[in-house]
Amino acid sequence: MEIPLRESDIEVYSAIQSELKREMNSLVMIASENYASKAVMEAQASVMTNKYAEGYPGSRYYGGCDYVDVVERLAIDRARRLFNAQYVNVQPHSGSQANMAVYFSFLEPGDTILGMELSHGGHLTHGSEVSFSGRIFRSVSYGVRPGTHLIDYDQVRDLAKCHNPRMIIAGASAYPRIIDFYRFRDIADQFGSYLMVDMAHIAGLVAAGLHPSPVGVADFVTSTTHKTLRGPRGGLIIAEEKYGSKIDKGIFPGIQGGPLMHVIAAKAAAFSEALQPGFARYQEQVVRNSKALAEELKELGFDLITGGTDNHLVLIDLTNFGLSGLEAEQALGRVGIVANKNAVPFDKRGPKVTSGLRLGTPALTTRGLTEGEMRRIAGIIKRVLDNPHNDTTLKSAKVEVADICNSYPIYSSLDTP
Ligand code: DSN
Repeated sequence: MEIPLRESDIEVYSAIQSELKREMNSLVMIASENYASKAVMEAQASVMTNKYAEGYPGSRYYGGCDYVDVVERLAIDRARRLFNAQYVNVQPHSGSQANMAVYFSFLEPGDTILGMELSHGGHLTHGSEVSFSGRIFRSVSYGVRPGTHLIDYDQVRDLAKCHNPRMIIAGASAYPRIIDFYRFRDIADQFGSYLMVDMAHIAGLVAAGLHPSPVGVADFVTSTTHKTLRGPRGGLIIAEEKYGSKIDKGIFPGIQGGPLMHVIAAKAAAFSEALQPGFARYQEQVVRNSKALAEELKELGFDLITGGTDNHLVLIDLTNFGLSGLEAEQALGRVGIVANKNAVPFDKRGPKVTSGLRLGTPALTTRGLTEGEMRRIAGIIKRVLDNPHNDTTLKSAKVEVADICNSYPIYSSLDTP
């Protein structure tokens, strides 16, 4: 029982050490990733992983739940304060499970849902045919306008009028602008639809008041806890109190069994961090960095979807650049910049190739990088994408990336859990 991992399982230990080095020695620009604090990881690596706790605090199907009750109550209470929410469920294992629980609690199979088209920046679970959401429900999708690439709210209204959806879903994975939740609310009210907002990407910005909050506007708000919110991987549901007992049952026993109490402990720790004044300052820097990155990329001649950003991410349109999203992702990967290919609206390439590159600033901002470094990184990106096979360019870019990583260390030792 007491043998450390490095002695009991060198293969797993080595993979974890290698991942730690990778995270320390590369520039993580995947918009949905971040670095959790050591405190959050300590909570997640705790004995709470041992405990079964089906049910909810004070009403479990197992004995011995005194202390897991403490952390779940702390997580709920802190999330309520963070988002000014009436009801919070912290048990969803992921954002997908949070969305699934809301759908299964308030919809019947075959009901119509109206969500954002995946290739226009939406999410798989908002009705894509390859996800449960598009297979169980009748899915209709809205998108962005061809010229501006901004959400086409008129189309949302027209589709709602035509299809009378039981639920409208707002929220996106690759949309760089503010989403007008009140317009969605108006449309939902006109057609008697529920409104669900999946704020996974922007939850940290919402908590800091840098994006209008969907809480109190939408019937249901779902989120992950690990993106801009900077907690452990997991999900969250917020709603009015009146929906609480249905959602509780929707999660357990509806779609999940035992909650991951070690993850819930880590969520509680992360929410406490997010309630500190420094968290709002961090989020402000995330947005400042994203804007600086966008401005410099534009200066360097890149086309950006919507022409810029209001939030934590930038979507480069490579349609006229001469490289696919996949080629761009691979070229940057060779110098230690980790980003992901992403469809752009009306993309002619398939999802495994794409014509876009999504870049985010949450993880770099956690490392302490500011606007100057964003402009420097934009320059490196430009040089690499202009010369993706030139060894001299790649070599010097790699040295620059290493220099930035060394100047802004993340996690001070390899002993991190
Ligand atoms: N896959 C996540 C993202 O990268 O945006 C969303 O769940």
